[in-house]
Formats: sequence, structure tokens, C-alpha cells
Amino acid sequence: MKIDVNQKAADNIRILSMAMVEKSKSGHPGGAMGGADFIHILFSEFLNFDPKDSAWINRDRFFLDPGHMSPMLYSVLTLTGHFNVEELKNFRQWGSPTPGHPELDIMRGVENTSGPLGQGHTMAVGAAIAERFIAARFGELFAHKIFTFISDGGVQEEISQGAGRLAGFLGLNNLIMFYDSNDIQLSTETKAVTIEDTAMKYTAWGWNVLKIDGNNQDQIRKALTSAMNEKNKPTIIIGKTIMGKGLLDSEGKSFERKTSTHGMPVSEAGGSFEKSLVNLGGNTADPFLIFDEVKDLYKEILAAKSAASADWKKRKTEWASKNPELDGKLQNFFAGNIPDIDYKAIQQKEGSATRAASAAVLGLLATKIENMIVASADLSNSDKTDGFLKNTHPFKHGDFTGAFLHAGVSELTMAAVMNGMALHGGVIPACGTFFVFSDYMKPAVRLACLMRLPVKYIWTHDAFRVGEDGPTHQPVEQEAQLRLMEHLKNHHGMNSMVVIRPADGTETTVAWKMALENKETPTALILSRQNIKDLPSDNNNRYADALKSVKGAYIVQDCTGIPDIILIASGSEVSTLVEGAVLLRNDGLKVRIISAPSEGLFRNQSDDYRKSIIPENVPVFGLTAGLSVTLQGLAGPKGVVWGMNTFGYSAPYKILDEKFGFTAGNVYNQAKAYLSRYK
Ligand SMILES: Cc1ncc(C[n+]2csc(CCOP(=O)(O)OP(=O)(O)O)c2C)c(N)n1
Repeated sequence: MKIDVNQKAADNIRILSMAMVEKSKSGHPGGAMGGADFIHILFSEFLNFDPKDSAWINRDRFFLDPGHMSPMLYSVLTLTGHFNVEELKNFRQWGSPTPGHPELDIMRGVENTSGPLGQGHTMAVGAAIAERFIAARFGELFAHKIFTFISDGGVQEEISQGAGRLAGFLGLNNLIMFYDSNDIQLSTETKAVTIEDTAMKYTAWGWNVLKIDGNNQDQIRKALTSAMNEKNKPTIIIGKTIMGKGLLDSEGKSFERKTSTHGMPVSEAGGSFEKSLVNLGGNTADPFLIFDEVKDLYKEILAAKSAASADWKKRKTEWASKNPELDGKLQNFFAGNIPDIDYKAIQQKEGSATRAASAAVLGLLATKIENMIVASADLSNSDKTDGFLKNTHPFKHGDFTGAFLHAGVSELTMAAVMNGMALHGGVIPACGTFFVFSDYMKPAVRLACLMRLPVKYIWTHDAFRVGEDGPTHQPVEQEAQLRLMEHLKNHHGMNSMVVIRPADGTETTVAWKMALENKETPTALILSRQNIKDLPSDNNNRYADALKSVKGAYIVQDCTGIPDIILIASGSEVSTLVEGAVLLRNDGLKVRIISAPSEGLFRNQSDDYRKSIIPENVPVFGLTAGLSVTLQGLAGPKGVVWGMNTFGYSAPYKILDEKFGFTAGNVYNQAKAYLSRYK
């Protein structure tokens, strides 16, 4: 009897998925219909959640890698009461809670889905690390599972290499991945692009590999049970499924296993919506019907889930009464509270590189912020995340007592893993590499921006002053790209990201303060490889000056009255301006110098503030080691910017400074020439 109801529930998911796509005339029915058996068994028999408390910290997480299969997720989440039928009918419509690729809606049970294939299951790896990190500190009471669902596209994406390697290496036995192996992708069958033995690949990475018929509910149940009991390895369940399971054409013949049903309504693909609906036991008068027996089944299921979560909460209360201190700490972790940190007291060495200044801060953070996790893509001694590492130790297979992740040489994986940690909650993720490799991370950074995940990026070697490593390693256009992300607003009207390029050691301390206080969006720190002279402070309080960075740009050195020229830069170029200004002042010019660590934050300030820093009708000269366009917006239409408008070259950085004109002398010459032209 139960078997029949479960079959009906899966068919109901198939019907709803098909109907949503048919009604909205857009979407992906085929994959969703193939995955319906797994999703039903997972949600009804394995996934722990609290039907009335979606944000329950100890819920199991489900990460759907192929976001295009969202109809499957919405359908099962309708059975669990998170969505209603009206919302399904508005799939992909303006203002509906059922967008095509939902990125994040925890209150509705959407932990995450990935539009860009491959990132979803990699985020699941991050969540699995976060879960182990919490359990290592608070005990196995806080253990739960991370389930993820991957499709052919995700397996083919390069990021799966990083996710597979890391999960196997770390022995993430809390990670259970279902591979919906339907042999069909968007333009072709999989056999047109791959002969890979995926099972062997995951075995080689140290995974527990199970192969089943992915439409056989008994086999799904058995595989999940075995995965739940696995002690040392992540599990992949390779389920052979049928694309468009249950579909018929107008003659009543099978319309299964067709590429065309991957991404368009069944009728448009050449199948028969009505015949398929009837074949699956649906009601042609109401394709969105939820069968009574399925409703009853889910009623029972939800009651059992509520009872189980209530039981856990009872045990947690008992634990809390015995461990009040730990409980306080746990609450702070999940609330995102950070302890008070005396940033002002951090001693920065005079004239240090900002990456070294960052290491000084990180050394303190490692001892103060117990839930901070720092990662590096095999550059910890260069990007100076080793400042953090020296006060903790790296994660190892089955050991999450440390707080450092050696991510290996896999920047995109690292960035997606950080997103997964942030999505899990309870931890503060930060990761480092060379700035030029931010290019490899960008797709995950973009999702962090969209989802408002407060990941911190530590990007060092910020300019051509990388030197001898040459143009492949010398960022030029990268800052401009990130400033664009500062321009881009998230759905809450904020800059989607805060990008800070500090000008000296003290500004770096403040930049870290800002990064940690920003709990709403990602923050990037762009840091120098080379030493930088400390900026002057007129009132002998450089820290107080640097604190003005929170407004995005501020005056470092001023003149009396209206300046003859304003010099503006970020990062190490500010100190070059300070030197150039000496020469200009020798000519009797009145000079103001501005440090602008974040254009985005500056643009958020009032008109009054902005004009108090950069008044109208005063000549503005900008200096940037990035593309000139990086600063042109701040310099304004009449301003000029001396930037790098070509790739760099391989040579010692002091020579490059000379060759590219990043010297006090050139600041003087360019500024004078500009003033002579200025009207
Ligand atoms: C990074 C990325 N590249 C391309 C796409 C476009 N895309 C979406 S689904 C898909 C085919 C994937 O096939 P599969 O994962 O097997 O899904 P199924 O056909 O089973 O629904 C492609 C190419 C994407 N979403 N993300």
C-alpha cells in the first residue's frame, strides 16, 4: 500500500513539474520528471527539517545543483507546505516566489540552487565543512547531513574536480550526493561529449560510490540508508534515471529520453501534455491537483518531522542547561556576532606591504574570532593568510578542530566552498589568493553578491608591482571589474559588494574592521605585494584618519582654501601622490590628496559629503595601477587619470614604476601638463 502512495507522490511531482512548465511556457520539465522518485524519497523519509521553523540550525540541508530542475523542488516543497499551488501556477513570472533558478529562500525551504551548473554541489561541500566545524566544537548533537543533487552538466563542469577532490580528501561523510544520470543534456546526449567512467572518477577521489536504478524507490531508499551510515567518505549515488519519465506523444507512444524535453514545455517539444498527464494518473481538468492520498501521506510525514525536530530541540535545551557557556557561544556563532576587537591596538610595522598588514590583523582574528575559517588556494605564504594559519591548524581528513582550509590550487572551487559555508551559517568564511586569479573566482563571487553572503576575499599582489612574474600575474583590469560589482545593486538596494583597496598598513587594519562589520554583502580586500610608505597624518593620529575609509574616500592631506588641484588614488598609488604633491607644492600649488579605498561606499554618501571631498570645478588628477577607467568616475568628466592601459611586463617592480610612470616625478609632470590645459 505504502509503495503505491509513494509512487503516486513521485508521479504527482512529475505532473506538477510538467504542468508548471506548460503553463508558464518556459522551463525544464524532463530532468525534473526523472528526478522525482529520488526527491520524494529524500524529502519524505530522510531529510530532517522542521516544518514550522525553516531556519532551524540543525536541519539537514539540500542543495540542488541543476537549478533548472527547480520545478521538481517547488513541487516537493508544495507537498511539504512551503509553497502553494497558486505559486506553482506563477512559475517564472514577475514577482512570484517561484523564479526559474531560485538562488536562496530559506524560509521557503530553498537552501540554494545553482544557476551556473557545478557550483551548487560545490557549495554543498562548503556547507558540509561548516557542519563538521560546528560539530567539532559543540559535539555530535549538532551533526546533520548535507544532501546534494547533481546532473550531467554539474559532473562535466570543471569545478566538480575541485569539489570531488576536497570532499574525498577531507572525508566528508556527512555529504550525500545523488547523481541524476539520465544520459541527456541540453543539445545532445551525454555520449556525444564524454566516455568518462564517473564511478571510477569518484572512487579515485575517495568517495563511497553506489550505483542504482534512480527511478526505483526501493533502491533509492537502500542507497540513502547505506550513505547515512558511511563513516569516512562522502557518498555519490549514481542513479540511472529516465529523462521525462512518463511522457507520451499524441499517439500514446513513449516520449521519454528526449533532449527536447530538457528545456521546453512538453507540448512544444512534440509530446502530448494531456496524454502524459493521464498516463501519470493526473486530472486533465486540473493538472495542478494534489492527490488526496499524497496529501495525507505528507501530513503524516510532516507530523513525524515536527516530532523529531521537537525532540532534538528538547535535547538541545538539556545540553544548553549543562553547557551554558558553549550555548552562548553557539548562539553568537549563528547570530553572526563577533567579539569586540581592539583594532586600534594592532601594531602595524612602519611601511609594510598591505598584505603583511593584513597578516598582522589575521593573526589577531585567529585568536579572537573562534568561528572564522580562512582558506587559501595554495598561496598562504604569499597572500599572507598564513598570519591566520600560524595561530590555528588546517583541516585534515576527519579532523575539523582547526580553522584553516588548504583549498589546493582551485580558486573557483574555493570561492564556491566559501559560499556554501556562509549558506550553512555559524561560520565566517574568508579566502585568499593573488588578485589576478580573482578572474577564476568571479562566477562564485557573483553568486555571493546575488545571495548577499558575507564572504571576505583577500586578494594580494594587486598590480603590475608583482614585478618579475610578468603580465600573466599582473592585474590591470581586475579592479575595474570589481568596481562594477560595487556599482551593481543587490535586490535589497545595497552595493552588491564592498571592494576596499587600502593605502597603507593602518588603512588595512580599518579595511578588515569594515569587512568584519559588513554582514550583509561580500567584501573584497585588494592588497599590495610591495612595501608602502605610511600615509602622513596631520593630527598625528593615522588610525583616526584611516577610520574615515568607511565613507569610501577621505582627505589625507589638505591645503588652506580651495585647492588648485585634487590628487586621488587608492592603494599604494596614494603614497606616490603624497610624494608628487611635495613637488607640486614647491611650485606654490595648493594640493589636496584623497585616498579612495572604496568608490562604491563613497558614492553612497550624501551629496554634501562627496562635494566636501571633491568639490565641483576643481581640477582632479587620478593615479591608478589599474585601467584608467577605474578612477575616471571619481575624477569626473574634466578630471584626468594616469593609469595602466596595457598589459604589464616582466621586470623588477621599481623599474616598472619608472617605465609606466608611477613616480612622484611623473605625477608632477602630468599634473602640471593637465593644469596648463585645464579650463
Ligand atoms: C555553467 C553553466 N553552463 C551552461 C548552462 C546551461 N545549461 C543549463 S542545463 C544544461 C544541460 C545540462 O544537462 P543536465 O545537467 O544533464 O540536465 P538535464 O538535461 O538532465 O535536465 C546547460 C548546458 C548552465 N546553466 N550553467
